[in-house]
Amino acid sequence: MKALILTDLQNDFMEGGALPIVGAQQIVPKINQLQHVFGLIVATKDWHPADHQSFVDQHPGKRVGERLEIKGQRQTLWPTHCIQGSKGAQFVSELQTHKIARIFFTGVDREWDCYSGFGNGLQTDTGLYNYLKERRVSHVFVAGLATDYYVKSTAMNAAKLGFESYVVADACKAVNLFPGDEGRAYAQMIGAGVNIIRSEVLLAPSPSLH
Ligand code: VGL
Ligand code: ZN
Repeated sequence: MKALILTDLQNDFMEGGALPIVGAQQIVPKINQLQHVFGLIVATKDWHPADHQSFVDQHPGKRVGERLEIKGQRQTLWPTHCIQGSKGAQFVSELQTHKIARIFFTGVDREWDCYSGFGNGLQTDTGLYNYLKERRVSHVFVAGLATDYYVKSTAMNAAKLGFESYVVADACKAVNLFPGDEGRAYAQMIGAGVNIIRSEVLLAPSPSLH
């Protein structure tokens, strides 16, 4: 069984949002197309309390992109984004949502950022692993935002947890807080056994895939 994991396709990551990612809007139609070829689709939402400690506004004098030690972890500071229940945290309106079977929420712990749909650190388990296992999922395909954070950690965790893990590269966009972040993210993913593919492979499967 194959599952598609859609990560953080929320208003705040779109152009005009609080933490805009260049080109984020452009991947939405492609993601809608991809949904046609999957029997199981789940999604994640970045879902922060208003005083989340990854927000630069919580640390006067600090700048976006700086790292702070919080709970013994170096954590990156971001503009305030994806506050629970806000418009910015809603799915972008162009995203088709009727096939999304379950939404997993992360970044909910005030003192802990979480860039993986499976959870990490203090938010150790979102329930995604058991959800996929119960449905006999063997292959996961990750698409969405952001390549260098959430997509990377989710795909790498999936590989580590024993899934065949794929990232649909043309259906993802990177933040690129620092030049080269996207390339480094792909190198890390490949090093961790993640397969990098393009959506064409899924939309028009060649006979050799069967
Ligand atoms: C993300 C930065 C902050 C992501 C979430 O979804 O990749 N990036 N919060
Ligand atoms: Zn966040």
